[in-house]
Amino acid sequence: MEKEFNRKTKWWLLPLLALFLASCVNPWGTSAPSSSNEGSSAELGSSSASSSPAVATSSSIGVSSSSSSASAYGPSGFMYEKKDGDHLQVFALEMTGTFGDSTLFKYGDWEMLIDAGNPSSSGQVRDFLKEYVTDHELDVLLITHPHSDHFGGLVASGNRAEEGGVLTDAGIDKVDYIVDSGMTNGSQYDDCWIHGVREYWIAHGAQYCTAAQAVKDHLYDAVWKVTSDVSIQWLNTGTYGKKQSNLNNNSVCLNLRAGTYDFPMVGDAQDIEVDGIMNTYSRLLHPFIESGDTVVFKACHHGSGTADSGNSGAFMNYLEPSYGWASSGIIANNGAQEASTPSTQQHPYRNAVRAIAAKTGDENFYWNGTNGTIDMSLSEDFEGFAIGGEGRKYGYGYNIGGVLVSPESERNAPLLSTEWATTGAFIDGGGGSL
Ligand SMILES: [Ca+2]
Ligand SMILES: [Zn+2]
Ligand SMILES: [Zn+2]
Repeated sequence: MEKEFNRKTKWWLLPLLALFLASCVNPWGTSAPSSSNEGSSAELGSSSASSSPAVATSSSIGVSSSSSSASAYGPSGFMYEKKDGDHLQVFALEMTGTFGDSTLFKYGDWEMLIDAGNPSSSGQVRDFLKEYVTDHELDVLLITHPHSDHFGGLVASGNRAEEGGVLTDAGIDKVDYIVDSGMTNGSQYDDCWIHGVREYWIAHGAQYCTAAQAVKDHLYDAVWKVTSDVSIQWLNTGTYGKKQSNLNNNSVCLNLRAGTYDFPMVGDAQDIEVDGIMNTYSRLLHPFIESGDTVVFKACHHGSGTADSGNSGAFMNYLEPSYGWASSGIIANNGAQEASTPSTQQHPYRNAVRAIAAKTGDENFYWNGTNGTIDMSLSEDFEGFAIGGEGRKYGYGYNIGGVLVSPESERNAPLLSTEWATTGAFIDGGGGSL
């Protein structure tokens, strides 16, 4: 497969290289599709875009090596050169507001931010990026889909979207790759993201592609290699570029693999996309998870348990997760949520958590609502895994019988052993879509 691809690549390389030399134009500089093209499949095959990997030595990115990346968009070689002591860290950032999702993957000085939570979470996203992106270069920025609890946190009280938003606030001066769903969703999203933060960083050198472009011609091997041990595989759910009635089903889905650990990240995917993944990537024929791997799974759509949720028994049988977490803020009215006052907007849902925990065990499922930011880390040899929380620091807490539950008491507690789960706020999802 790899050989076959390389041969094909080299066949393409000759005329494209000639074209490049003749025009003396840096193709990366012109390859970022303009915002008016998102979602359009017509421009996916444009020669300027597909010529990019053939001459990617002109890219400023990382270590140039032989063709180890299969995707036509993205890096041609390894994105990063490992240094002694580098090990994978994954942070599910504490969220405020309803729903909310933001995850930072960090391997040495390589970082990927997936989503940025609600507008109310922008402060903690900024502080977090400032603390962890110490080389001031964010390697990959992914906005999974156009809902404000995923992109809203990009803009804080500081720099406006047109000035790079919270990334600028966090001291970041370079973004290497930007990926999104290619969707539009009204002025709020378009102004903040498409014509705001995204446009700013593209103008400052970021290479942009949609999910449809990331998987184009590479259904089973749309892989961006970070190092020989760490990689991103973009998963084609069949919905990219095709607006779904619920934009959750336009979420960009990927698997981050580190050693023998897999982190499938599917945004707010619901049943349509999850079915697409299971139908396309048979565990037997076209696996993105090798058998024997350890799967660490972020629950679909904040741990929704509605009838159209992706957190189904079938998906759990497919993934066989060993660890799991859900991302959402604790919803608060008048300062603090009373745990005995359930809200249908409060995720995760009990039935979804039960379905996932049936695989992981109750002791291996976490929630950033009670834990605060969840820290996950692999040892340098990718053999050891640790998970725990930092304790709630932002937003509201929650009460039991009018008494605030201390963040410290539940800092490292699995969700099902928290007071939240055992005192009444934890409800089952019904039919319909929330
Ligand atoms: Ca970096
Ligand atoms: Zn969401
Ligand atoms: Zn959503």
